[in-house]
Parts: sequence; structure tokens; C-alpha cells
Amino acid sequence: DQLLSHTGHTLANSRSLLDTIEKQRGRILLVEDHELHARKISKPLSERHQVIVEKDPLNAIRIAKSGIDAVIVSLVSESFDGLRVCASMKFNEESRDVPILVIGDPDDETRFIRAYDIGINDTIMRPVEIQELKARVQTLLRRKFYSDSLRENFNENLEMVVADPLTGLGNRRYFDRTIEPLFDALETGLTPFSIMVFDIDHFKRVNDILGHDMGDQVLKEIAARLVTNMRAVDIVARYGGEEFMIAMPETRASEALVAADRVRSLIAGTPVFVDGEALQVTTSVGVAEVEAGENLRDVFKRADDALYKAKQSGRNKAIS
Ligand code: GH3
Ligand code: MG
Ligand code: MG
Ligand code: MG
Repeated sequence: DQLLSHTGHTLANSRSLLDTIEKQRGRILLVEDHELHARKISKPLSERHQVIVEKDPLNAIRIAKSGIDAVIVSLVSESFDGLRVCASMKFNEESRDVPILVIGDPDDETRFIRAYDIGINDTIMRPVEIQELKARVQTLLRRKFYSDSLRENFNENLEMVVADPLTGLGNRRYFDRTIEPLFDALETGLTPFSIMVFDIDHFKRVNDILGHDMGDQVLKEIAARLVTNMRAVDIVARYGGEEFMIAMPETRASEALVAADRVRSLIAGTPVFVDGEALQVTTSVGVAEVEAGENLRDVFKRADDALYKAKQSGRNKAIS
């Protein structure tokens, strides 16, 4: 629901997004060793954009990685090979997405073709016509800003799809997606893999007595304790309302059970403070290790059965 409304919001604002992109000031790197040529190009572009002129190719390659929106490279330079500068920028992960406009002579055709091979985005001929230059630069910037905003949006949406906003943990989808490839890569019998499910005991009572908001605070605190007390390689997620799943790679059931009981006892032994009140919160844990021939659903089911036993036998217990 949150995701849908966010997408709707983005679509409604796409008009103003394009306007913003059109007005956005770019950071342009001009790689040119001829001072007069450099001035002729940087001056008109500076009316709207920030232009950095660099005549040293190594410096230019470094600057291209630092938040540049477009690069203009002169192919006809005396002190450096423009094609190699372009190649370095395009082969480097950090500058690969920065668009490059190449300036060359009309009789430079074979070098232009090589430049396009390298992955440059556009060319312009000498003598450079300023209106054409501005238009070509604007097109490169527009595309760059648009793809930047798409990527940003995508990352935001992705985060919303897999993150639980209350606890900051991954959600059920995150957990399933993350452990599926790990599970598929398992050589059962050789690499152990365990999962555990933590469920807060009598959580309904917490809500009933203290209210839903306080219940939420308890959930946050329990989530934090789970994360801080598991290893970095363990995958911790809020799987359901008051239910947390943890995957433990390369861990046998016996080891997982020890870990589960340690964390269970830690939670039970330290009161949770909500609104100045000390609250004893306990959890029950079900643990299961992947066995030969099992699929994920089977392991989940056995962990859930173990959890049920823990609840049946009085709660505040870890069982495998
Ligand atoms: P048990 O020991 O058997 O697990 O008892 P329980 O009360 O914890 O179990 P039950 O499944 O009956 O109730 C779970 C409760 O968790 C019910 C629901 O209101 C509460 N809950 C689920 N999600 C949230 C949430 O996001 N915030 C709050 N405050 N409560 C939640
Ligand atoms: Mg539950
Ligand atoms: Mg329950
Ligand atoms: Mg519960």
C-alpha cells in the first residue's frame, strides 16, 4: 500500500521531475590542453553549469570519478591521447556512467569510430558551433540526470519492498529472497544450515495492557537485541507481526540451539524499558537444521513445530 502510493506520488510528479532535470546545474569536466580552445568551450557552458578544465589526463580520469555529470574530451590534443582518456573513464566502474562528448576534426573519422567502440556517447566537430555544443551537452545531462533519478527511485522502492519500517530489519520477502540462493547452493550433509524462529510470548497481553504503541516499542527493542546478539553472517528478519526468523549459515542444530538459548535467556534476563516502565519480555524459539532431501518449506515447518512445542511446554524456551 505504501509502495503503491509512493509510486503514484512519483508519477504525479514526473512532469516537475522533468522540469527540475531541465534546470539542473551540471558539473562538466573539460579535458583540453589548448588554452584558447578550452576557453571557447568553457565560457558559454559556464553560463549554466560548473565547468572544470583539466589538461592533465591522469587528473582528468581521477576527477571523472568524483560526481561529474558529463565529460568533454578533445581528441586533437598535443600532450595526451584523447581516446585513451575516454577508454580509462569508460573502463572504470566509478566513471563508466558519466557521459562523454568527444571533440574532433572532421577528418578524424576512424578515431570517432574507435571512440564510439569505447563507449563514448556523442561527438562534435571543430570548429565547434556554440549552439550545437550547448544542445548536445544538454541532451547528455538530461539523460544522465534522468537515469540518476530513476536509480535513486529504484533503490528507495527496493528498500521499501524489503525493509520493515518499524524495526529496520529485513522483512519476510527479504528473508526468503536472501536465503533461497544460500539454500540452493547447500551441499546437504557437507555444509550445515540452521534456521530459528523467535516468537514473543503472550505479546497480545503487552498490547492489551500497555497499548499498541508500547507494543511497537517492545518489538523494536527485541529486534535490536536479536541483531546485536547474532553473528554478522546470520540473516535476521521480522517475518511476521511478532515473529522473527534467523538463518544461520554453516551452523548445526546443536550449535544453533545453544545460540538460540543464549539470546532467549538474554532477552528474558534484561527488562525492556518502555515509557519508564521495566517490562519482562520472554520469547520462545524453534530451531531446525536442513536435512538431506528437504526443501525450505520442510525446514520452516520443523522450526515452527519446535516453536509450538516450546510454547506448549511453558514458553521462554528454545527447542530443536
Ligand atoms: P504466544 O505466546 O502464544 O505467542 O501468545 P501471543 O499473544 O504472542 O500470540 P498471538 O499470535 O495470539 O498474538 C500475537 C499478537 O501480536 C497479536 C497482535 O496484536 C500482535 N502484533 C502483531 N503485529 C504487531 C505489531 O506490529 N505491533 C504490535 N504492537 N502488535 C503486533
Ligand atoms: Mg506469533
Ligand atoms: Mg502466537
Ligand atoms: Mg507470540
